[in-house]
Amino acid sequence: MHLQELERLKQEIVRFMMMYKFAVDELTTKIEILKQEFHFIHDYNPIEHVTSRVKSPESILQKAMRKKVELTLPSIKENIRDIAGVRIVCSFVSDIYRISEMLQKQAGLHVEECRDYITNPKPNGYRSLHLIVKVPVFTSEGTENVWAEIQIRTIAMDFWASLEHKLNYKYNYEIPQPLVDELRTAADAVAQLDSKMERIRREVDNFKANNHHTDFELQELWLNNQKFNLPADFLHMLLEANGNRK
Ligand code: 0O2
Repeated sequence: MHLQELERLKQEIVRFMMMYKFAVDELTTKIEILKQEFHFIHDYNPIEHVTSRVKSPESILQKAMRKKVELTLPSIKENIRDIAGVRIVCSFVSDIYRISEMLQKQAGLHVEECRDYITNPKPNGYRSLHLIVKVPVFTSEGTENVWAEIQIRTIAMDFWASLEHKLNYKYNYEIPQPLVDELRTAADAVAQLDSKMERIRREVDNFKANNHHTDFELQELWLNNQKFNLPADFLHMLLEANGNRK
């Protein structure tokens, strides 16, 4: 192969990988905005943390071979849909569905498929909600729609999945049966913990709904982790102006 041709191929691969990096950047920005918007409006943060990654070329190749995908860039682009990946970790299961709904309503994000491994866990016990999305990436050469995967899970699901992932790596995807069984039991315990936490959360919400905010709380406003105080006079002025308009 000519040196020039190799150089051209390398450029093509760099561009290929770059598009996924941009897709991840677009997604994380969208998610950060959702998170802050939710926090302002509901005074509650449903997202614990967000991580992201672009699959390594080695891992892309392994997956393409495993899925018997033709080894060309267009074919890999179309068939390996989790090269760009974002993971959203929440505290509660209901938050997962809430975030999923919010993402599905987002303009400029096309949700192609929703894989609900919470309602239907994988046989090994894996639970998470996966959204397979198309993200428009804007470059000087035009817009390209890039496949990406958003995984949404609770802290407990994430704990289980990262341990299982480590064990798979350690045992080269052949985890001994006794450990497989223990992981399965642990996955059931995780599911139970998640539903217990959800119940407690509902009770706290009910308590809050029945106990009105104090004037003091109503005067607080949080923006980007910074607290502002709304002067009582200002609030009253706005209330009056609102009343006059009706
Ligand atoms: P990595 O290292 O995280 O990138 P399909 O499209 O149906 O042929 P695919 O692509 O495996 O199959 O889709 P799926 O089931 O949605 O899984 C995509 C990703 O979800 C995986 O990517 C994992 O990150 C995660 N995942 C799925 N199943 C499991 C599981 O049993 N255990 C753990 N720990 N994670 C899981 P990769 O490329 O497999 O791995």
